[in-house]
Amino acid sequence: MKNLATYAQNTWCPGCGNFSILNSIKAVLNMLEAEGFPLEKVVIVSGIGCHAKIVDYINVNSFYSIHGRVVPVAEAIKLANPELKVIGFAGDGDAYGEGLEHLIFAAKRNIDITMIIHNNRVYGLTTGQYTPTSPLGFKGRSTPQGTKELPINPLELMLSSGATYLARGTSHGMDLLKNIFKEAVLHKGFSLVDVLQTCVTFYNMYEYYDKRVYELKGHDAGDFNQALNKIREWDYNIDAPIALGAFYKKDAPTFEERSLQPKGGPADRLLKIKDILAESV
Ligand SMILES: Cc1ncc(C[n+]2csc(CCOP(=O)(O)OP(=O)(O)O)c2C)c(N)n1
Ligand code: SF4
Ligand SMILES: [Mg+2]
Repeated sequence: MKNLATYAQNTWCPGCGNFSILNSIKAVLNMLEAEGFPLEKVVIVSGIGCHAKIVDYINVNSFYSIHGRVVPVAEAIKLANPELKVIGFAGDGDAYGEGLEHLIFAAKRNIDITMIIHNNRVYGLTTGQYTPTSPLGFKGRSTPQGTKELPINPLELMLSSGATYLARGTSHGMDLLKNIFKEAVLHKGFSLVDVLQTCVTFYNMYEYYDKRVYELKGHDAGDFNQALNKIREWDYNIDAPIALGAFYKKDAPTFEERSLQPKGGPADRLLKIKDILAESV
């Protein structure tokens, strides 16, 4: 296995759930390469937050974007060169707060990108404010008396928006993470994996998750209603079992298939990009 390490020093807190995401995606990139997909054709994109540093730690093409804008950057890269595999990494604040509208429209379009959400249910980098997935009553830096609002269920929102691959994992289960990351990356269309990533410093949920998680078995991921029921079983606030695995998989035309059919293929596209660049100088 290629290490894919970079020169960057890792500054995540010891025990942070981001390490599992990092090691799982590295394993998946290695698997892709072993199966003949060149890593030169992979681009990873991140927002801003603790999660975002992941692009500094993996030696493939990357774009470190800004808070809430992972999705439009990933979409633009995919549209400019549909041969690339584009994988976005976003925080829950980043994806489900500031960048939520982008996520909904990417799902609606079924654009062929993968989003991996480091859902620690807190703003980690800015030291502990609540996010759209923090539970009711969450006490953090900006809510010392506890939040007064219910969390959203992002997978339910994504399902109703048109996403064609939806899964959930935790940072305490790397085998599952590797499987669902691989499925998501190979899926044709918009895929999203919500990772219950524990932030040991500002919201340590390891014990809570370990007691409640179970892997989906006998679940028909092709059935929208089954997916919806399983996604609703735990709504980020209630004390219920938490299903892990792929909830929904659907084969549907992608945005690129519907709209982008360059007549001359990659060579023609390169010429067009050169023209655009020449015009802009
Ligand atoms: C447009 C914009 N708004 C706010 C910020 C400040 N900011 C930086 S990171 C962050 C929160 C990050 O939380 P999350 O996306 O959940 O990532 P985590 O640190 O938990 O991985 C915020 C609010 C910013 N950098 N840019
Ligand atoms: S603050 Fe939380 S999310 Fe950020 S590196 Fe530390 S443990 Fe991880
Ligand atoms: Mg977060």
